[in-house]
Amino acid sequence: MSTVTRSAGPRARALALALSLAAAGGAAPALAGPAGHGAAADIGKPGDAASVDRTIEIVMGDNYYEPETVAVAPGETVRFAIRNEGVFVHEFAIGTPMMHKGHRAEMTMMMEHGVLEPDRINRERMKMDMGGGRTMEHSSPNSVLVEPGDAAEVIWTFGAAADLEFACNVPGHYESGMVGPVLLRPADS
Ligand SMILES: [Cu+2]
Repeated sequence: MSTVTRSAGPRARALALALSLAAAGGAAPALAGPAGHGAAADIGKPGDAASVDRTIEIVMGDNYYEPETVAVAPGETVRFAIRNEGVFVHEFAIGTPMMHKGHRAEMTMMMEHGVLEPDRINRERMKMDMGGGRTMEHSSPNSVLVEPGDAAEVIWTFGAAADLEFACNVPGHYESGMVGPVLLRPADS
């Protein structure tokens, strides 16, 4: 288990802002579209429950996913039905390696502030005002945090091409292997 003891500061405010933006706008800015220059990553977008093509069941344990990979077609809308059978809180998040890296910094901050505990989500603290009405709500359509024994779902419509992974960004989990590739099939297969 990892113990994180960094002190809070400007990063706390930055995190609160990032999280409140995510909560207010639905998709976090980082998810809204192609990031960076040149090769644009088409990561897809939040899916509509009415247009789900397929359900993929995901079991989360300590610290792994079953299955270890998923394969999707461009444009496909997938409902991920996620169960946490471990004893720790786990996340199922879809994103590029860079997006996960950014989200891990946020999750580290959530743990430092006691919003995220190893085996539970402190929902009281999550609602705590971090200043200016900002909170540490974990709210983004590409990600869900699941307590032990609970289930949740993420519905996602995949894009044409992106280096996507599903991953758990609870501190220490990604590093211990809680990450798998989203394999994009060619559109005409
Ligand atoms: Cu995890």
